[in-house]
Amino acid sequence: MKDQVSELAVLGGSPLFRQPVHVGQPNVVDADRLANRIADVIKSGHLTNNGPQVRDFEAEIAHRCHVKHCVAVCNGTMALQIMAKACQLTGEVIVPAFTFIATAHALEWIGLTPVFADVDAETHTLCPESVTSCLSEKTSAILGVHLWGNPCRTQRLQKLADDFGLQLMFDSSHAFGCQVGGRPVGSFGKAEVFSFHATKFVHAFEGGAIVTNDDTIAQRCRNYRNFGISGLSTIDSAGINAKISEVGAAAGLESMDSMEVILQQNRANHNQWSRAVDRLNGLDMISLPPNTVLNRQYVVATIDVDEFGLSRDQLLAILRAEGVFARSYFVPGCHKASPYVGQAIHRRVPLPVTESLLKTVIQFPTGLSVSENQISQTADLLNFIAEHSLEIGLRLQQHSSDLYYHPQDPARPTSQLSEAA
Ligand code: T4K
Repeated sequence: MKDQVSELAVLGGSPLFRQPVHVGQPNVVDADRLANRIADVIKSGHLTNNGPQVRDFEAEIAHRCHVKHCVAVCNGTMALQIMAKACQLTGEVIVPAFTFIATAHALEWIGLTPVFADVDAETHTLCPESVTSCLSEKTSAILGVHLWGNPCRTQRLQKLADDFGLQLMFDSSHAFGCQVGGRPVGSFGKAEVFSFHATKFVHAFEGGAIVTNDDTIAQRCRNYRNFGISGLSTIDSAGINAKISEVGAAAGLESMDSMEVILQQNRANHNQWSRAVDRLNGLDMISLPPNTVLNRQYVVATIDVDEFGLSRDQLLAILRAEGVFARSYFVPGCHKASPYVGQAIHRRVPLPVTESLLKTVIQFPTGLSVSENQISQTADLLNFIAEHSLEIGLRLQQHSSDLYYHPQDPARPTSQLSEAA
């Protein structure tokens, strides 16, 4: 542990962790079991094109989400695009400004216009009042995001959609396995989309899925996923190749079989982080919404600069230099990213909560690869940082141009590459 501020790695001291601790390292509970499953797929000779693994994967997801249909695809971004096309969206779609850029890009890529609404300060999900202010005669849908696995205010949003004759759908990339009011995420709105990227709670290396109770939408999704081909010699639509491989689906099934183990570890990590953060002034975990079951895939806190004495970016720099690869998802914010930045068509309401979160939100490492000991050492480090925040802040200002990065930090400047070697 550090005794003096000068021992901090960001100021040239040795990092706390030589091997960095990550946000989002893939969860694999039993690598041998996964390898066997993959070997079985390879031996079966059926590698892709809607084989038995994909069909089992879809059936399992539909069962867990209490819906009639699941269409598995190659990633969450493609799932969003196929869902939007299958729902025949036009013109403008209201999305939160505070989300991963894929939510907006997926729409933009197929000629729709994402319009950015603000989020709620508690859950970081779509704020219904802000959605109302974004409406125009071109709006065809609302696309909520269950950010961090926190379910959106589904009833309020559904009422809003019904009142204005809009379609409601959800980007549930973070929320597989989550529930609200005893109802699983995946069963709300017209359709929902999951991501099964390697960094997700349940993963298929890369993968995604659309879930819906609507027979027509499901049928269109299946058709679009496979070039629009509906029979040996029939083509129904301008589809695309969005198929997930048999190996991917097998990995997804293995991951779902391991969900309970991953959930237990996520809960233990989350509780340990909460205890550590609760001891500190100016750092607060975001609260867990009532009446929910959450997968705890993300450990999210916000920092109050005045109380803590350091900014979020200063804290990030300090932690990352020590090998705690915390993150600041989703900077810069969709509305400030290309091609949306400065375009009035995408931004027609103030986004005060989003703007504040972009400066204050921080995610701590979790998942199976993160140990109790690593969290406890980081908790001690956070205490040290909080106790010496004034001095650290001054030193960071004095050394602003020559701060040290962790040798494995992909963000380190090229000037420090030779030192790392
Ligand atoms: N909607 C929302 C709300 C989303 O969050 C996402 C994706 C989507 C839609 C689109 O779904 P996909 O099309 O991706 O299925 C990740 C993911 O690439 C992305 O899937 C995810 N959201 C987004 C929030 O984050 P990064 O920036 O975290 O990836 P990266 O490479 O920095 O990995 C995180 C850490 O994990 C690293 O420190 C290294 C470690 N890692 C990562 C991978 C992939 C490993 O150790 N092994 C690995 O294989 O993007």
